[in-house]
Amino acid sequence: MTKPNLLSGMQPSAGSLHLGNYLGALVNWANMQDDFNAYYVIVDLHAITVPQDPDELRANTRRTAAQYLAAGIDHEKSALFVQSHVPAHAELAWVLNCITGMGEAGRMTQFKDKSQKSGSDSASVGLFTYPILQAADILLYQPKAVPVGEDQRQHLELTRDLATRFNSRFGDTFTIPEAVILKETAKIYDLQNPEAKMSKSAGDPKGLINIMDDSAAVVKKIKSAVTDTDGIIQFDRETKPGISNLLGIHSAISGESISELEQRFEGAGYGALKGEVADVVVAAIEPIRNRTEELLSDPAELDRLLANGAARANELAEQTLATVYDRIGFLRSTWR
Ligand code: ATP
Ligand code: LTN
Repeated sequence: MTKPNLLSGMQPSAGSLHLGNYLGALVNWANMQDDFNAYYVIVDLHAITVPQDPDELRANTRRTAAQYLAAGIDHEKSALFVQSHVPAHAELAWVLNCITGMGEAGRMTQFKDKSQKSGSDSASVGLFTYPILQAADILLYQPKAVPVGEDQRQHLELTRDLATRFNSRFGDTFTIPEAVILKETAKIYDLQNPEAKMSKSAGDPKGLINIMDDSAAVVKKIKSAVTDTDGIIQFDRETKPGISNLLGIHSAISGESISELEQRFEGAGYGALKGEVADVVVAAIEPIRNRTEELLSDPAELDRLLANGAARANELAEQTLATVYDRIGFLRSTWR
């Protein structure tokens, strides 16, 4: 039996993934590769919707790819590729732009948030059509499943609306994809501000654990995580966000349940919990960091893996795009 398709994407917008990206998204993506024919795309076209330094963007694209491979994306099982290497993404996005209403695009909350940060007048038109490019990323691969975080729910709804609209105007072309929303329990919070999610754009780097941080830095950040003063090791997001976050991180990596951890740490001090969380985190990310460095030391081999991924992706993307072009009435090109 053929496996259903799956697609997900991530921006190459930092030099290192953080623990939230790893535990919240990547572990899941690695687990889903056996049951799905998976496509994982590093979305550089999306990254330039906000200003990027060209050399940094190139370096971050390789670094993102290396970290995904190091953390368990298997290039033989799944197609890992760079968005700008597959021309159909930009091409389908144009077609979808033309069936999206201005009002519909204007309701996207991510655009509202991000454009407010930069001031609406200086926000790019690319940022405005970002969700439509995302819809193109998805629809080209006819996926049944799209694993994303809660923040992407609205973009997935738009994708489904556009697919349904295209299908009813031009005939069945796209699979209607389902969002697989990763559970709230997989959410990791900032160590210094445990009410906010861990995020690369957060203010204080001490609250952020990067996969590429060296072990001493990781231990230091965990040991100085904000907790509370009642001295009880118990999970309660409302009243004990710091301790709950540490328990959540431990459990996500070790697989030990929160209640088992609560029992085992009953009567122990916060120092003991932090020490063990630090050990568990270091043991999980050290091999990933080492493997990432190894992959980065041979950029030609890394580029070759990405080229293979792009060739695989391109095959399906071109097929879908050709059907779309036919259906909307473009004269068939005889050279492509
Ligand atoms: P930013 O810091 O700019 O908000 P980000 O760190 O949230 O970005 P994204 O590139 O938006 O990272 O997200 C990549 C993936 O990681 C998404 O699937 C997202 O849901 C997941 N993710 C991001 N932060 C966390 C977190 N703190 N806990 C769990 N999952 C997360
Ligand atoms: N917008 C997403 C990244 C993204 C994506 C996609 C995710 C771009 N294209 C297609 C899933 C499917 C983000 O910011 N996490």
